[in-house]
Amino acid sequence: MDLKQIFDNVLDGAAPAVEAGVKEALAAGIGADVILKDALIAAMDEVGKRYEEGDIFVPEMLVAARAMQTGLALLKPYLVSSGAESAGKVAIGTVKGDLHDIGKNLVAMMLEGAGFEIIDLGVDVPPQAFVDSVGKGAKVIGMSALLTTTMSNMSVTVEALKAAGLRDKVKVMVGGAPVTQDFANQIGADGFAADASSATRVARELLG
Ligand code: B1M
Repeated sequence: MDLKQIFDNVLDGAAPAVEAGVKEALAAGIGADVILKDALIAAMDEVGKRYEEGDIFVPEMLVAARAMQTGLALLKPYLVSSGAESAGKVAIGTVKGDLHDIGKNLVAMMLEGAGFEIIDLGVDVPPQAFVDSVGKGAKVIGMSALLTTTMSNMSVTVEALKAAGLRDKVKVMVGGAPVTQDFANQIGADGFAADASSATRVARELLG
């Protein structure tokens, strides 16, 4: 199976074809990490570019995202190894006002693969839900944002943790396309990760 074909099928939002292509690529011995990076993530980058250039619109972006998620679900068992002792609980979610969840799901998947227990809070997560996760045993709060307009809700959550007297009970990790190390420092987060594999490393470092 040609990775370019999977890439094209994600762009076209052809979920059944993506499913078939990913299965075929795995059967041909292509690594799940290669399929993820060179076909699925690469296609989403292209979708973003075309959207920005006005060549496609939200509905096309949405069907492409669904096709990507179909492929991602098939890769999950290969990306997530099991049996490891829990490395700690991470509550992860996309911040309030933001519905992008592909990156967040990928980060959750990689953390799970590295032995972390995941509390997936979903998307459009209000600051209070992150705060409440500390009572459920979360040692790390992971926040994702894809919009420049929603990044500020990361800071609102950090402030809500302080107001609840819980800031020193939990580590805060942030990420997402518009988020930077500088921004993380600015809002008082403990860690920033640019991608899913560095998120695993950062979470490990945060928990010592
Ligand atoms: Co939207 N969207 N979108 N979108 N979308 C972007 C983000 C955009 C950059 C597109 C563009 O203009 N080029 C743009 C944002 C511009 C900005 O803010 N500066 C944009 C816009 C404008 C919008 C809407 C406002 C469009 C509209 O309605 N007019 C709207 C907003 C809706 C809302 O959230 N309230 C919207 C909607 C959508 C869809 C629903 C159609 C769909 C999302 C579907 C879904 O997620 N289920 C969608 C998509 C698919 C995209 C793009 C094309 C792809 C995002 C993606 O999944 N990337 C995106 C363009 C782009 O990013 N190239 C775009 C693949 C994913 C693996 O990468 O999420 O970056 P990413 O995650 C990475 C890292 O960032 C990091 O690790 C991940 C894996 O390596 N990471 C973390 C992420 N979270 C982390 C957390 C961590 C650590 C690392 O620690 C906790």
